[in-house]
Amino acid sequence: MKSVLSIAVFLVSLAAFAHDTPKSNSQRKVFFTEPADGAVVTSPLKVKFGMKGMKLCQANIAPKNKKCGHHHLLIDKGAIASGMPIPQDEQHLHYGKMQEEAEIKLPPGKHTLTLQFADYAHLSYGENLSATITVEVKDSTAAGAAPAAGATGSGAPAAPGK
Ligand SMILES: [Cu+2]
Repeated sequence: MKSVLSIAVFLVSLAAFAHDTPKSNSQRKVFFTEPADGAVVTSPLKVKFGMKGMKLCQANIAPKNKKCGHHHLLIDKGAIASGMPIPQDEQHLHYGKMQEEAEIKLPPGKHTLTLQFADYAHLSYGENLSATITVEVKDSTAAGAAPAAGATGSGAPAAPGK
């Protein structure tokens, strides 16, 4: 009886110890600071990139700091698996000059924007270093061009001459 109890105590303390492992990657992340998720916007729109626990470095130059990279904006595409190269096309925009914001054009309607961080060689850091929001782009043709002013006609000719 006594030994059963002490084994139980031992197991409990072991479990507590096992839980104590630190080492979480939750300190590293990327996120949109603008626009907000679900925002209704007009095109072109400004997009701002935020980041924590990583550093920016230029594309195509092997860095000393391995925890660096550059932002990518994926339009209507999901995050890219860790270690996979990020395509270069109009739905995968690279910001290899360490840009922290961009202005993009989008057609009207709902769109998904994914911010994906990747290393200098454009290899993805995976879903943990990505963020996805949706935006709704309003049709901007409703800008109401004011009609040309003045149907004044009459063009009074010739000052009364002398
Ligand atoms: Cu890239």
